Amino acid sequence: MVGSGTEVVGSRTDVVGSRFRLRAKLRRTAVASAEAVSRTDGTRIIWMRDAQPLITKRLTIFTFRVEDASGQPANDLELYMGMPGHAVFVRRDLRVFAHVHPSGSAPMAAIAIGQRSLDAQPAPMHTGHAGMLPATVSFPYGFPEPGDYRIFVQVKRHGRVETAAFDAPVR
Ligand SMILES: [Cu+2]
Repeated sequence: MVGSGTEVVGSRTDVVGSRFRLRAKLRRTAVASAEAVSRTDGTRIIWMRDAQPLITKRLTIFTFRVEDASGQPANDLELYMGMPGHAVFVRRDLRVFAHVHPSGSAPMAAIAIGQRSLDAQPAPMHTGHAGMLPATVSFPYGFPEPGDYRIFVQVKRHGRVETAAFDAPVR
């Protein structure tokens, strides 16, 4: 399931302030295991995972590809709160929680520079933003303890925030 909105993976304060809504989202039993599709515009967020089981205490790169409704890599991702994407890794009992941003300092620096030069030009903002960001986002994370986790991924496309949720059992 994919919704839109900032209630889960927004700023730190949003997350702290929305424990109840997060709890509600965690109670829902079935979410995607590998692919989530937006109800609003067909945006697809695909977890590019291999067949290996998830285990604790190993740093893993979690990569998600964003596709448009026609299955093409999304070429209109935008920075959302200064980042190409946000991820929350949360165990379903809420006792493990991490808010993670994409890795890679060099690409981030390049994006920041690109963004500054865009900001210096007043128009055309919308076409200027398109194609700035790659269609994949990667997050480094290591699960500290086993359990049933849910991963929330948030990206922004042409002004709309897309949220995807994935179940992740960890041994
Ligand atoms: Cu974030």
